[in-house]
Amino acid sequence: MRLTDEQRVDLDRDGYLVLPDLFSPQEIGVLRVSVPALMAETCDDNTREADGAQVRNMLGLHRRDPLFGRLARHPRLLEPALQILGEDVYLQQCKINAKAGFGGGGFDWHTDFATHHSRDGVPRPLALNLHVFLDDVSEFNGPLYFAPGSHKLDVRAERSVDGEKWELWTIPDAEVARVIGTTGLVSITGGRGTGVIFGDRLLHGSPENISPWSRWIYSSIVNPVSNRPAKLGLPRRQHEQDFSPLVPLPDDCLAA
Ligand SMILES: O=C(O)CCC(=O)C(=O)O
Repeated sequence: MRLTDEQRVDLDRDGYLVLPDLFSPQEIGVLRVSVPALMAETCDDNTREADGAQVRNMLGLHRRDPLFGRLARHPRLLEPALQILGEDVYLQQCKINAKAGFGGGGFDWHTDFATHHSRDGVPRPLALNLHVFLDDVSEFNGPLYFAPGSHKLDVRAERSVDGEKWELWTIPDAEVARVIGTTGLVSITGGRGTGVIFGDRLLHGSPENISPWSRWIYSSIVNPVSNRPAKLGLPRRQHEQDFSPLVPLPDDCLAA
């Protein structure tokens, strides 16, 4: 699948692109069937909310379930990424951010590159975040908030740690206020099967989910093979260590 020239212009201007109906209800149904069993696993790849109850992230999904391994190489995600970057990519992360109803926590304001660079030693802000909505995402169940065009601004990040003591680089409140005072904000909503592409320098975050509805979003991060991290031996759940190029599968690979 190739993006149109108009979509490329939108992505360059805004730093993100929303692709409604990228996956069919049948394909999303197949993917959703695997989620409860993955979520029930007690392992380092499942991180939990601060209260230790709900699963927050399910990481390393391509290693844990062949179906998600295929989704990571799905041509409707991978071909646009290869088109945008113009070079081979490896899979940096493959996860679901599972914001449970009545308790899924928010994500502090950040740009992915601040953490990829300062924590992992990734040289350049080229990685792409590829999302697929496994739930309907509305203004009520904790959608992502994007600051459109912020990828073209200098945004100052600071080191912090999350509830699991993971090192993260987040954006101080005054800096967020300064940037979104210029860019404004959008919330990224859509039905199951919506795809989203966004770049490493986009300012984003998301609120807590106080609705009754879960908000499962699949997310893979792909990064050019030439841009692999300078730091060696990072934990896989933080940054996958297989730097071999991803090759797109056939379009019907989720049905196979
Ligand atoms: O899932 C979310 O709400 C935020 C995810 C995010 O910020 C990220 O994957 O970088």
